[in-house]
Amino acid sequence: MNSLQRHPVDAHSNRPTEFDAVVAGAGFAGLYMLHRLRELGLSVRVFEMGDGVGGTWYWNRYPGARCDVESMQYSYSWSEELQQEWQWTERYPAQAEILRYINHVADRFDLRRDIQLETAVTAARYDENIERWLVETDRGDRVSAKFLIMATGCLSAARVPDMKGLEYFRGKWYHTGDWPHEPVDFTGQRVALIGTGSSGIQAAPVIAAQAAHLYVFQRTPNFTIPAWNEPLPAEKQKEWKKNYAEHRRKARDTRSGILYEYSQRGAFDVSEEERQREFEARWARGGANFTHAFNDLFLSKKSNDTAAEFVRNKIRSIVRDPKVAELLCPHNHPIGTKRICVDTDYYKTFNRDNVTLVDIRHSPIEEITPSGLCTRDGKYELDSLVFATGYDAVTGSILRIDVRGRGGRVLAEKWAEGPRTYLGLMTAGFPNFFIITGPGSPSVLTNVVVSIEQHVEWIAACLRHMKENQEDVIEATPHAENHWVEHVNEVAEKTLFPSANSWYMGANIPGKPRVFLPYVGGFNNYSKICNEVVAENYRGFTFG
Ligand code: NA7
Repeated sequence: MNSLQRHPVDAHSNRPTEFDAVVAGAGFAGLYMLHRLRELGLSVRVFEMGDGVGGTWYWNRYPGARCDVESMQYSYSWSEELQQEWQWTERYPAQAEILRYINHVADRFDLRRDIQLETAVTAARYDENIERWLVETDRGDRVSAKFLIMATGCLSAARVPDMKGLEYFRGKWYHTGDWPHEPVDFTGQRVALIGTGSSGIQAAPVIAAQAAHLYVFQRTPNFTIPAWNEPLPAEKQKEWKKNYAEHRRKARDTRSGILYEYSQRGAFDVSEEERQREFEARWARGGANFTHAFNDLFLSKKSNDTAAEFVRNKIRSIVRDPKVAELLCPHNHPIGTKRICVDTDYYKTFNRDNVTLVDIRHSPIEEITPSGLCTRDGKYELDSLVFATGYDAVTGSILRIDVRGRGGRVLAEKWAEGPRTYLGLMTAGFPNFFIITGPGSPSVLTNVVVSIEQHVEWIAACLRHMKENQEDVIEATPHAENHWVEHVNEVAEKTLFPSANSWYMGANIPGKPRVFLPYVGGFNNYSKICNEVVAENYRGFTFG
């Protein structure tokens, strides 16, 4: 029997309307979830907003878009054949290459036939009588499913800040997280780049090389470490692939799910000279490995200051104009407490004659005008605006769906004071509703592919358990959830993370509750807890 015969169909579209599981999103999380659900023999519909698979990597096509985790690690580990046969070309993968990889996976595992593209889930309501989720989409689909799984991504709800006058701007404007599919040519143009997080820092050097003039509007300077990106020789890959499974196993046993050189020493366990040597060596090797130079950089402000000052001195040595260099030096957050950036030639870009750094901390943007923008102290004539202003991270892509659980309870209301989950996987009162890399799980603090795999495998094992035990409904208990939320906060408070106004804290969205969103206790510790929960007969969950 094919799925059309097995399931009721929509009379209009002739599409099935009842599934075992609905998955929202077809990025790294949604694709792997689909694969595992199929292995369980479940019928699945994946709804994806984009007209292609890839999630974040489908949308983020801005100039310079590149992953800050190295290629050999930022990929699926669940198929030995896949990891052996895929060839990466660079140390850090560019967006286009990751998107090719994801498309390859979709084809290789025949995933596309269960994915409905250009369709966003808009609402989902749990019907307690039939114990099913009723799911609606912006394409008019009305389907039901026993399980609803959010694979909506942590950095998917792009955010253009409210800026007076934007609708009257005569030029073109873009958001890095929603970039056009055709190349954007800035040749001869005066371009404004607003925002200096990872996206802005990656885009600036590439736009500067093309535009007549680039104005970088900086509210908060960020720390960035050079990527020293380079081609990845076939020989090096071959070497790595000999022990791929072992590398993956070791990575899963780390705090971030990434193989870095984790130090066993505190910054003050060594002399000043040795500390500088260590920072220097790590700067020379590049990437986020820098922040692991000492094991207390996220715990002790004094230790952190040594790393921060090292980077500030690098900025001062690279950027020729001392005033510009000082403006680029971050002083208002410990290094690493906002996501560390990994760049190619960012600081050097400010030595170009066609690049101007504009401080909008002291002279904020007041309005966009038809021909540019005005800050409190200046007027800029512009042809294009690029917003690199980030995302409503972690919760944004879930809460833009009208999710209602038991008794019609609205998820957005339940989470009004900040997200509440058990293990970042489920939330009490919302049975059979799973979140992949949800708030309260390590997610964005890790190699997110590793976190995705761990969650997908946990959910798949849970559904298998339910099938074997003829259970229809799983739900987190409020008690377990309260404990978990407390634990997530407690762990975060022991670190320097909450001291930064970061998107980890929801601080970039006006009105968003100030809560530390990811679990900072470490991927290795977290996955151990998840396994213990299962071993203790799904401690903190009830079945029905
Ligand atoms: P981020 O890291 O959230 O950066 C956004 C940037 O935009 C940041 O510099 C913000 O300054 C700035 N911003 C945000 N709103 C405004 C307004 N209204 N005016 C001026 N400047 C503003 O987003 P990214 O896309 O760069 O990176 C997100 C993640 O993707 C990254 O961490 C990687 O994991 C991949 P602020 O710091 O808030 O003062």
